Amino acid sequence: MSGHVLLIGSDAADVSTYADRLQEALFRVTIAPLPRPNIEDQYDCLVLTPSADCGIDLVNKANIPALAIECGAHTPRFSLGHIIEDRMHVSAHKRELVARIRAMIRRHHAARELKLREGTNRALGFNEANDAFSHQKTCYVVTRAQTLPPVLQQISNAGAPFAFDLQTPEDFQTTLARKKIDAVVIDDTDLGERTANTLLDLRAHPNTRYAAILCVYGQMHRHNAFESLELGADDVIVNNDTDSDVLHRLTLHWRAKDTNDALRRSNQIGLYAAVTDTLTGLFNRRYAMTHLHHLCDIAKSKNGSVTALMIDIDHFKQVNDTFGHFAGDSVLMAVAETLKSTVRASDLVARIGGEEFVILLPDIKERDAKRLADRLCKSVRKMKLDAITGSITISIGVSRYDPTSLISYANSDILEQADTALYTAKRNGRDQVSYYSQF
Ligand code: GH3
Ligand code: MG
Ligand code: MG
Repeated sequence: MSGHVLLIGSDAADVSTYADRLQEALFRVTIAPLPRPNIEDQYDCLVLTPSADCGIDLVNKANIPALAIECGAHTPRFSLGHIIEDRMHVSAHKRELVARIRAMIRRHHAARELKLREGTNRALGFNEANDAFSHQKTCYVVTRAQTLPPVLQQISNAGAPFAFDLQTPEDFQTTLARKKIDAVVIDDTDLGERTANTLLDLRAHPNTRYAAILCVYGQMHRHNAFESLELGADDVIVNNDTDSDVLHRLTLHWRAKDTNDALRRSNQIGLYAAVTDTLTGLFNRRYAMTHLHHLCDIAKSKNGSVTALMIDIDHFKQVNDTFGHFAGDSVLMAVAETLKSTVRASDLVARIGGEEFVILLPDIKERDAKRLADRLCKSVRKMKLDAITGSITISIGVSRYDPTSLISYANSDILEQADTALYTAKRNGRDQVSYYSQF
């Protein structure tokens, strides 16, 4: 991943050293003494070099993430917050700068992508409650020390948005095996050389793969921080960081984790939208066909069966013609609801065409399938609908795939056979069930 960095500073030699570093890491770099207003669309992030001499408000106007490189260890010029998202010391390893910029750009791309997807998902009717930061979060601190690292003690008082849970590496293995973890702080001041392996383990484990992971370093070992960032830590905290900086970093990465979780859920929504029908909420033809093949494969390997019910609303054109298309739509929704509520949760109901539905029933006895089909006809006939007068009826064609019986059909034929049976039901007067000849 690369990006376009606006490098700000007034010392030409200083700035060009940073520019070389970033270009080496394949970033596109533009150098300027000051950020200009309205640059949001041009750059992915701002980097303020130690010689940057600009007003905070100017940076703020740019409204893009900014990283400040600082000289003073104890009195940073910029505090972390809305304006400066990340800060590093001028003496940090040069790879730390690259790791931090990459992470910052990744976070912002994720946040932007999520905003876009939320808009699309809302338009599709999928709204998700946003409960981020509505309750105190548990952050596991992995250390053998008896107390929290000093830098966390300061913010562990009541009212803090994080509750810290101190665990030895062994105890944490047990916790990890049990549940998904949101945030972990690895205490490098205690674990030392084990930090790298712990980090790698956490990034590989399914319960911490997406967690916010931070490492606490002592001032002495601060220069090793880049290794942790490259091994998958989201950030490093140094033991003399201020309360507000530590809180900022924890909150930042927790939010980034929430954003990534939401993006993953949004992928699920996208997949869901691709296989469902917007009017009835049922699965669509595409999903039903894939599911049918899957069920037939299972039936074949486990000596089971698959029964298919092809369902078509009778004289539906007349419903539209008499009561209007909207009334027709409400009939489709009501029929879908009735079909869904009559079958078991493990049975699949799909709308595969305008007023055509299919139900796939794994491992149902022939007698039970017949009873169910009759019950479906009856339930639809008895539906009370506001949008129309008179009753709605359906016709059903049934076929069965049973690899153990003497008559075994190719699974791709099962819907065709159900359709043939449906045609018979229509011809015989509608509002009835018909079975494919060898059923
Ligand atoms: P049959 O008993 O033989 O099935 O007759 P039918 O009138 O139900 O069948 P036909 O195939 O002639 O008409 C189906 C109608 O379904 C025509 C079409 O306008 C209507 N239709 C298809 N999709 C929708 C939809 O999403 N909403 C509404 N309201 N009508 C739809
Ligand atoms: Mg039809
Ligand atoms: Mg019809």
